Amino acid sequence: AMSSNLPAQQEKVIYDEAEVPEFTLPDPLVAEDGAKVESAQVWNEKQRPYLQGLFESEVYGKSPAAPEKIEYKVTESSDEAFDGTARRRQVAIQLTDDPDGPVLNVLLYLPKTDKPVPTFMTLNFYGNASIHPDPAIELPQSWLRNNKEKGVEDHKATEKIRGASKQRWPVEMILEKGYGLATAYYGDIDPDFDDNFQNGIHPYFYAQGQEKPKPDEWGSVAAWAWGLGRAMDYLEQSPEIASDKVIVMGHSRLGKTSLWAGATDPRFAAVISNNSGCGGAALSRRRFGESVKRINTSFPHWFNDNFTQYNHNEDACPVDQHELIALIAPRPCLVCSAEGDRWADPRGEFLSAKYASPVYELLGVEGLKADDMPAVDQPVLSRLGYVIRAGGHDVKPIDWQRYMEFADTHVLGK
Ligand code: GTR
Repeated sequence: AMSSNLPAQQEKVIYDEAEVPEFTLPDPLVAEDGAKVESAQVWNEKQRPYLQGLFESEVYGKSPAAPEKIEYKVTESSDEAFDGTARRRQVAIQLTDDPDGPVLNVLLYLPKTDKPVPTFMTLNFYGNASIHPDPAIELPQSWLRNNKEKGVEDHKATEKIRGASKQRWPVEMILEKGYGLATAYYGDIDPDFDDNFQNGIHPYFYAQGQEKPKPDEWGSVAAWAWGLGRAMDYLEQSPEIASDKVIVMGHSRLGKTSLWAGATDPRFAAVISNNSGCGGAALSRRRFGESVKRINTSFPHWFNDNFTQYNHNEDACPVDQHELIALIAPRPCLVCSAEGDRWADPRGEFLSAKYASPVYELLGVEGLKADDMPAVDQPVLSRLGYVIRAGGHDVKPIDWQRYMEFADTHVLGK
């Protein structure tokens, strides 16, 4: 069935372990020439760049360098947010060297303290105003996916967008625990639909005469991750932020994005992926739930064009997703699944962490402290961690509690 010529959407989805094909994973600690990688030095100087290069050329695509200079404008600022308990900052970051080019609007909430604040950096799906009803948050100006219930009409935000996703963003709880929250709308970087890369950030980097990214150049996931890097450029120079304690977290397609951002930008101190699935934490070779063919068919713009070679041909791909997590080593990384989110293959996400673990150990830190998949709601919060929550594809306050427990230990050293 797996080699059928049926359109991807009509093919049977594997939801049964017995139907998962047999496969052999590439060993992250075996070099291109077959030699075993036995030291941190060889990993850092040779193997890590080699694997990152493979993910660039075969999966996400290569992104351009950052603009030469960080340019931004603080568009709003208050030390009286949430009845005077918090600070709010809104910052428009110029994404290119062109002052008339695209901007990324970052919303920051910080607890009131004189010390630099450890901060979660998390892209959002419906604009900054969707995360909290705070009327001071600027409405998103970029293209949005229509959603009447959330308050998006004709691809524009209405007042109804305010707080429309607040269940996923327990901002006050995050601040109470001493963390800041930085967020930005992913569509400011590249609107999430397939238009052959005519809108969004990509055209600003085309060579003369170029009309779309080359087969090994950045797709949308890589662009969103690159945008996280531009937010980091800003956070790095803000005295209010503990920029060595920025944790990049993302859900679903933005979980894939947070993993790629963490893998490519070592300034992120820790990485959390929530329900990231195919092209995120889940092993592609398992083909469980969403497959490479399926994702490349539904979302042709997320990955680079080379990745389509691996539709129903995952074994030919020189990397699998455990090696993406290995690129984050030795930094803390927490992989989060949900029991009901079988589309994202919880077991495949666990196995990725497990098979990335030897790289953490080679680098002299703790890997995943579980040989077998833990039970639901029994988090394994080791430096390379894994948790499967009851419930479905979502972000819940209990998830944030676990992120903060994880960060308390591995980022703050509490
Ligand atoms: C689904 C997609 C998943 C995941 C999800 C999301 O449609 O198949 O890979 O990214 O969307 O982002 O919510």
